[in-house]
Amino acid sequence: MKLDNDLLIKAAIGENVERTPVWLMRQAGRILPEYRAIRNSLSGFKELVETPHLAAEVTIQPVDILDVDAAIIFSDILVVPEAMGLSYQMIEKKGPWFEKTIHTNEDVDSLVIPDVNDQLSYVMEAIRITKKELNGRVPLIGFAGAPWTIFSYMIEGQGSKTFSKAKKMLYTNPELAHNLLKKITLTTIKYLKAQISAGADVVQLFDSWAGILTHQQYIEFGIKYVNEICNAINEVPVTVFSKGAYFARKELGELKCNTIGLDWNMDIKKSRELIGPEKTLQGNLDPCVLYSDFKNIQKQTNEMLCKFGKNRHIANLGHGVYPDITPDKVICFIEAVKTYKN
Ligand code: 1CP
Repeated sequence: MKLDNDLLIKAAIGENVERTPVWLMRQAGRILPEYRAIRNSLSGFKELVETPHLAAEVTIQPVDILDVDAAIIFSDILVVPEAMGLSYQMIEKKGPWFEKTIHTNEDVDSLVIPDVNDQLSYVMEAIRITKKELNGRVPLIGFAGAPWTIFSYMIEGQGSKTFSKAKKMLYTNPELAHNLLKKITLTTIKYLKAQISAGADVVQLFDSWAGILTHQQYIEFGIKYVNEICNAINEVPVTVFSKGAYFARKELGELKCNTIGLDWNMDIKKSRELIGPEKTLQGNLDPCVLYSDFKNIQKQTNEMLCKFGKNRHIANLGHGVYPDITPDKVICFIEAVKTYKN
């Protein structure tokens, strides 16, 4: 279906745009009272993720309310480990928790490479409903966690400040680590392809814990598998967001993907030099700027847009929007991007 607003796609593939497109990571599930109303009427987060017409509804809310240039399908990166055999619970105010985690080679062997259209049919159905209801207004972004980030949850069983159990595995049993990363990679390729078949117009890999690794480790255990995924996905533009991996920007620039996400610590000019002219850059306003007043949000956004230049940029924050940011501040950021004059 033809898109009415294809700014994000044009920017991703390097075409000239009349203005910079804008969306926010985590725009769907954190800040809108309209989201909380639906979420609070249910038993929990998982019910929302697994109920396609409601997942579609909260996916579209930011398009209606915030007027962003893209929707991102409401789901979570943790549906992948679950489909492979490790089910999770989302514990209120604490976050994800996996009862079983990976310790031994036998544990890795017991994981399956799932039939994603069966095990994750609710995601595909949510994408189909969203595409129908969006009716071409804006592109729909599909996503998955990058293998290293999914690996971290499979070993740790929950969030962590240091991810030291996951890192310990890289030092003590690299063979197990590679076997597990391979399985996650194969599943992720199938999963992203299924999302694209269901209607995703762009896909993004979230490598949220990339910055925990050393440069050498990120090349060996992170980028290696991100690269395999990029090589396998040729159908739609691909974005890679490796949070904290400032040290690997040169290698990220060599991936066969369209867009590289920058966090707020990555200097824009230096990133362009390291990544090269062939990639679109996405980001990278400090999410905490949205705590400041409207005037400062406009000022900081303008400064950011000036540094990126008009083409090959998708405006976003440097990580997900924080839950206690008020929607009026988010709208101020979006409006600042839309009214900016190069
Ligand atoms: O927020 C949205 O726009 C909706 C879609 C979305 C996305 C893109 C959710 C819903 N999760 C994600 C990605 C995701 N999930 C990432 C990568 C992006 C990032 O770095 O922010 C990660 C690391 C997760 C894992 C996860 N899921 C955590 C973090 C745990 C930790 O280690 O600190 C948490 C708390 C969740 C729960 C979750 N996922 C999404 C929502 C709305 C929630 C909150 C659950 C609730 O409503 O109770």
